[in-house]
Amino acid sequence: MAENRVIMTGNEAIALGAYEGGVSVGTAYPGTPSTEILENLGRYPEVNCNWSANEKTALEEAIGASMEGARVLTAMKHVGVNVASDPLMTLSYTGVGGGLVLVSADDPGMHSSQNEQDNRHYARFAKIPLLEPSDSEEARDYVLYGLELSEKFDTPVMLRSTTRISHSRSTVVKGKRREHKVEGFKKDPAKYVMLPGFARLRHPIVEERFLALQEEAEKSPLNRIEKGSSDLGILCSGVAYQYAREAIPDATFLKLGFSHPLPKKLVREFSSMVKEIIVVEELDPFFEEQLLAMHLDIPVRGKELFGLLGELGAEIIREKLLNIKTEPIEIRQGIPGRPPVMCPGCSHRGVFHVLKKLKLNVMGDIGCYTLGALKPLEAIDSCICMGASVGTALGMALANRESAKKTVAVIGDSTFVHSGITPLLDAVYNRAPITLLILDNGITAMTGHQHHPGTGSSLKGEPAPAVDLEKLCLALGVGRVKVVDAFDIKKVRDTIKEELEADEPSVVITRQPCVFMLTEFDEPHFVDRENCTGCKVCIGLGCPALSFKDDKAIINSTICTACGLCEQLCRFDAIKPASAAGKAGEQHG
Ligand SMILES: Cc1ncc(C[n+]2csc(CCOP(=O)(O)OP(=O)(O)O)c2C)c(N)n1
Repeated sequence: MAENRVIMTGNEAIALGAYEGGVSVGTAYPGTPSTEILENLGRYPEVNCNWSANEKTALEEAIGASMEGARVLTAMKHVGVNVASDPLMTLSYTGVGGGLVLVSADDPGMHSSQNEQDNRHYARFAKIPLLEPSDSEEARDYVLYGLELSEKFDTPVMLRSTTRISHSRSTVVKGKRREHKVEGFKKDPAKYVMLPGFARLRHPIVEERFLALQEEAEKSPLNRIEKGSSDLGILCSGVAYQYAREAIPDATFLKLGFSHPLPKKLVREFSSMVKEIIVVEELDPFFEEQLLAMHLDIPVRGKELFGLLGELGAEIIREKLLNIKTEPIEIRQGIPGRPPVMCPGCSHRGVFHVLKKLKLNVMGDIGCYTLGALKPLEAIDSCICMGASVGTALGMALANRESAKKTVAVIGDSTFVHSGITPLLDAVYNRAPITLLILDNGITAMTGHQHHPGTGSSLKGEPAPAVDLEKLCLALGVGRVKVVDAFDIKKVRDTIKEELEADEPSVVITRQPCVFMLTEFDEPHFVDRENCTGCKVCIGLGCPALSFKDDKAIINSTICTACGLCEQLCRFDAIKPASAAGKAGEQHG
């Protein structure tokens, strides 16, 4: 047994659970903290995995695979479930064929997200079971349990992870794969064709299933009372269990792993064993409100102590419950702040320099390029959700056609494929003169270089058809589509100015690969100190390779990728390739 014990992250363990559970199809759209689930699942040859264009298509593909009888896992970050929520709500009615587990990886604390919504509400909203592992071993086990539960109760199952579970490592004892036979699609219109007449008949089934699931949760081994002192009862799930156990080890615990539907009888039994219940949960009072609605005989508290924001931790629980303050460990002492910046050689940088100089309203989107909102570029005026750049620019034009002359929408290639195509179609339909910049760096860079339908490669690294973005835009009815070199500042500027004047929708594709896709670079650039006037125009690019010393710019040649942007901006001929300046090999910075 011992040789099968390995240390793995929660995400690796979720993938392992899917593999061991006989999953043969995996779908996902990348998004932190969920991305590594599909990346790991894709390493098993038995599992057919590929990136989907977005989370809605990922879930729909999972539904189809399940209808065919396969066991299937689909994974997404919390906001991805918003995108997938349309099929999810009706999937609850149809139920499944093969077991279907949807992993929602939430991000309390917003380590890398635009909000910290609590996706436990989705399980309640869709009336489906919710599983919340507290470590990697449980993550694997709960996937196996979820696949069985899904088939037993004819329901999709949501497994909710959070950043700390997905990205922390703990031990897992590896098991064997149990093959699951794919039986083939069995026609059943009353189950799968959700016309009102059939859907009306499915709704009571959902409600009955909910009650049956509640009974199942009552006796599930995933929910357990851990007896300790009767003075204090702590109810918790997920990573909050780890924090609470560490902070107050001698309390009595109700640890919920199968946390929705709430096992109310078990909660009552728990309440009879303790004098007070403290609900330890991150974000919303999901359990607390349900407990309060049960009118238990003992006090129930939670959010009045811990609040609604961000992550918890053992030290917070200790402080709020026991009044024991932990002195913060100053790990940051002496370490300079490192705000996120675009990488040296990033193909997005020059475009934002131009947008800033043109003083445009920039409807932004989500990707590495969102960093264009920060100093020193400060050239993005909105960021809502993936794809919103195009729709918001269109909305502005609908409110005031003239605004389109000073507004652009900016979107990355992966985000355009995810959810930029349909609003562009709306722009064409409305004859709105918006200007859309597609910053095509050939990859989903922000989440760590995942492929998408435009990159020419599959998740498993095999060649795949690549959508031609120019032809796609033309096919959508955009009359003006131009492609420019993202590093050619003058061309980018002139093209944007020209397209802003056009009285119809236009698309400018700025193209250069993400710098991390390159393995070779031209020789680094160098600042000729005699010519440099210290005007700092180059510094305004925010390139980490450029800094300022003794009133002059200097270039760190170890990280300069020779993109040439700073050379183009320098009006004093002070920046050039090192050899042109006779300084080959010289290091700076
Ligand atoms: C609905 C949703 N799904 C996933 C994400 C995570 N995410 C943020 S940006 C992004 C894609 C970025 O790729 P691209 O648009 O090509 O820009 P790049 O980072 O390459 O510049 C992803 C997957 C998210 N924020 N929202």
